[in-house]
Amino acid sequence: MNRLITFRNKILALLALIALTADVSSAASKKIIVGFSQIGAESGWRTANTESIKSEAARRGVELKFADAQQKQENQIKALRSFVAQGVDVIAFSPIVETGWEPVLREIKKAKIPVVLSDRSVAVTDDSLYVTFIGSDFVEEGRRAANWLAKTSGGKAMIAELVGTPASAPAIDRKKGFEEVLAKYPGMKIVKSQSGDFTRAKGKEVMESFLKSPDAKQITTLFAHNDDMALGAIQAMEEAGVRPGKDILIVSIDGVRGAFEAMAAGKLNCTVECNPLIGPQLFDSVEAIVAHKPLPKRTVVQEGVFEQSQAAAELPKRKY
Ligand code: GYE
Repeated sequence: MNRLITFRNKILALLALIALTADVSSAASKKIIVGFSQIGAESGWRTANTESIKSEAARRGVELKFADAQQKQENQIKALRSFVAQGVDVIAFSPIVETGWEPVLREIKKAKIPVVLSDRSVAVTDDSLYVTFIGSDFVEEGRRAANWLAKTSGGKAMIAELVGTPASAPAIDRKKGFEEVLAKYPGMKIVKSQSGDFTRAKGKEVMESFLKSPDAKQITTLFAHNDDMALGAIQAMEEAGVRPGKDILIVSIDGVRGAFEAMAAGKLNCTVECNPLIGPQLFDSVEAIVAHKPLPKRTVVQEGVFEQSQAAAELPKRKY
């Protein structure tokens, strides 16, 4: 009887072991499923960012559920909820604006799905609502644009500003960094400021209205929160008989190919780099989360500043 029980226990232990190893190996080979909510396709930067995320997921064999929110926070919230319903392993998203995320992030936390913030951050009081944020230092980008301008203009500039999407982290932070430096130069002033929503079409439209205003002549400089708006504004200037890059100095942010082409053509003076190719860092984080490895709360993307004189040499090296 006793021997029979020991034998039975041995069999049970063996079965348990088989079940456990089967489970472990299936977990190791199981495809990671990531839900990603993208803002839209408003700029060259965004297109490059989407491409980087999609191609990196494919390269690593990650199953990517990709949703395009077409510039609407409500669409992003819907997408996040649908990722919860589908039970994805990790949720990542690029929040269009900073605020209004707490309720949906709490729902995701309740469902025990880890969240990675990509490119833009959120304003929440409880930072346990996301695991990590991978993105650029937008305040520093604003400072870099202003420092370049201070150096180039000798501290004298009447500035028209094309602001990014209202209430978005890059619009808020780039303005903040830019104005922080401006405060040190009494000869540099923002005389016009309006949102061009990070798009070329809106950038052109707003620049047209700036140029039509009675005091348009005082504008010596354009600061655009992204290259696409600057490229739209360049068109507006040319149509109005103003020479972009000469009559009006232009500094913008992103460093997309179109900006380098405009610099090489003498129409844009400076672009401050903001690197959209964050796919590899994003999926490094996703894999670390799935493997229960610790992650820093914040990963800053490295980037530089490029002037007109560097454009021709840099152009062939640009990846976006
Ligand atoms: O600068 C702009 C895009 O969030 C950093 O969004 C990104 C910004 C980028 O539309 O071109």
